Amino acid sequence: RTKLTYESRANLAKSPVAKRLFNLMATKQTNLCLAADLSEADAILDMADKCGPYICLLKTHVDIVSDFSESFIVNLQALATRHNFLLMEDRKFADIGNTVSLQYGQGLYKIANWADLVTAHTLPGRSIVQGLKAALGGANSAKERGVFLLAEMSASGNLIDEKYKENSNKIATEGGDVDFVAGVVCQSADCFAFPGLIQLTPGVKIDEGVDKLGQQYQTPEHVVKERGADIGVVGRGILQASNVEKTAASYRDRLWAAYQERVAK
Ligand code: UP6
Repeated sequence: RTKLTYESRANLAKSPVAKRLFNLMATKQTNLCLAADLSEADAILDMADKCGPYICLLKTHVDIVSDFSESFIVNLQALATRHNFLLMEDRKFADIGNTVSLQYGQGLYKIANWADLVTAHTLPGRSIVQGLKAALGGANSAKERGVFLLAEMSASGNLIDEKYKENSNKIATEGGDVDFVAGVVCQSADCFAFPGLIQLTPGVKIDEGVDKLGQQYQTPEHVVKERGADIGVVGRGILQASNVEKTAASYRDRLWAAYQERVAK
């Protein structure tokens, strides 16, 4: 799968939103996702505007935004349209189907209304995918939505083992709900083989290393060429830079060059 181009993989994708994202990556020539982990709405919008030209995906954690409002979402969607990137709410759902259905569609954030993509743990089994799909009735039924399932984590000492990884792959690739699974959040290429899924890999920084709370970083080249990442997620590597635009451009260039080398081999 890692030798195939994003264009060719778009044709294999079962999820319409994965197809759209693969094509967006290929035409915009970027495989960078910005993790906009900031707690003020205006700061996120400013970051989205500055980094917009260089990213295929902007990842949020809406529950850390202290001044969340509907207008924040309207503005974020306008930036996504202007700069041509998709929105992912990294909610990491992990409950029974009925509860995740409510968490996805209801509450303050109404995630299903605006996020093209969300993330979910596979811990509850395949009912988590069914629960998410169940929230998509009514006004949201016509919208293209999808989930990335977590099969590995970048945190040191996390509890995921080989069996869990294998079973996560089965949920992502087998059964009647695979059209809703756009990809897998993981750290290595062996998590899944199906080329129609997108590998999203967080824990990316030009300076490798760790933070004080268990996060482990690898370089853009390493995650793409050695670990099979299709999209590299960068948060603090960009957010804390003195020149955000230049840094985002440089992450985009390095991730994209690594992808080009990978598929050329
Ligand atoms: N993230 C990880 N590791 C995982 C899954 N998700 O770091 O295994 C998410 C975090 C954060 C981003 O929730 O939003 O990716 C990484 O941010 P950073 O680059 O600032 O460490």
